[in-house]
Amino acid sequence: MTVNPVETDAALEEFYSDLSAVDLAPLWTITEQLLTPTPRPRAVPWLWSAATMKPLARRAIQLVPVERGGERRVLSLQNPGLSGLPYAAGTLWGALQCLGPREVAPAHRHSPGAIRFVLEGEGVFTTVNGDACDMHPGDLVLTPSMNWHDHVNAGDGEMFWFDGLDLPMVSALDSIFFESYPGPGESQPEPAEHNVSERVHAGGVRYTDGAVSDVLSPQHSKLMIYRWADTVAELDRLTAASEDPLLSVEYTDPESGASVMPTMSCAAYRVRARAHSLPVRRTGNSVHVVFSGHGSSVIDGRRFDWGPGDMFVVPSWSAVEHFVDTEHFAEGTEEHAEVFVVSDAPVLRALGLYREQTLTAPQPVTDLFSPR
Ligand code: GTQ
Ligand code: FE2
Repeated sequence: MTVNPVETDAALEEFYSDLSAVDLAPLWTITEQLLTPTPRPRAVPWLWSAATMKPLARRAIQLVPVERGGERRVLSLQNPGLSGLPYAAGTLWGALQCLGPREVAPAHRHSPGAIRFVLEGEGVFTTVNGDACDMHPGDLVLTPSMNWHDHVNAGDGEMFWFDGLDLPMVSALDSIFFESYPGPGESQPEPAEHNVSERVHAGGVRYTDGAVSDVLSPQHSKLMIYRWADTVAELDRLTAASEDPLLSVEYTDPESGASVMPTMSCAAYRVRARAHSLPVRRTGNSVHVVFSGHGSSVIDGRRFDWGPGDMFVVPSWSAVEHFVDTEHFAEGTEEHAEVFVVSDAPVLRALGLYREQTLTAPQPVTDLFSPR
């Protein structure tokens, strides 16, 4: 077959514009953008330091009351790769929330599920469907999809915690619902007994070794609070049992052994002092929240240095390794580091999309991330 190239070009251009005019797209011109050999998340590896966030959160406490409508005093992690979307990564919301003395964040419920990891302060309880859960540093609190929740600071100090939500996933599925609590007060009535879920459900297996449970459940955990002391006991047990540079436990639903939420997995890991983990790639995004210690992570060749209260994002299929070495130790000390992490792994598992690859050697470090 012979064609006149000049005529073909003009004809093709006209053809493409005719397609576009009736809302059709030719796949062959976009195949390589759509079907990439490996995931190309728009979110970039990024870090938000406590040094940057905390003064701004304190200014928010001074300037902005917590009220109906605004609902929460929350600074969301806005990944610079996502063109202004207020998301930490394509599938995950991450944020720093704070409450001043005696403040109440009003009760509401929504289809996105949330997890809270407490960073600093005392005195707040989050009431989850009538169960008041006392929050202390290092605790994980769940407010699953469509559970009523409010946060009450009954104390005289400020409190700061990390929020992780599956909001971007629920939004991508066009399934967002939101309701304000209909009661007369801003918050749910405070029950006489706090932490009921802990008394009733803390009996089963609440942690599993490694990063992601392969038990899947469409249900969320009925246990709403996981205490830091229990998490640390698990990390201590693993530290004693192996020489691995990185010890990791996933929080699990004590009834099923599944991840705490159908959409999100929560885990805590310890990086041993003077240890360096091998780089790993996983499908799915994760947000990491440093609880204690200092260390570094290399994400796709860029080094991120971190300390308590810092938050960083590892986008899907980025290679990540962690280390804690002499340069991280304060004078005369030798401290391991502990990090909380939330990911979308249960969704990837449920859909048969979960993949993991451990690389055999550390990545060459090409640059050092400097927080803005
Ligand atoms: O505390 O209920 O970071 O509804 C985003 C949405 C926190 C909350 C967030 C929320 C909340
Ligand atoms: Fe909420």
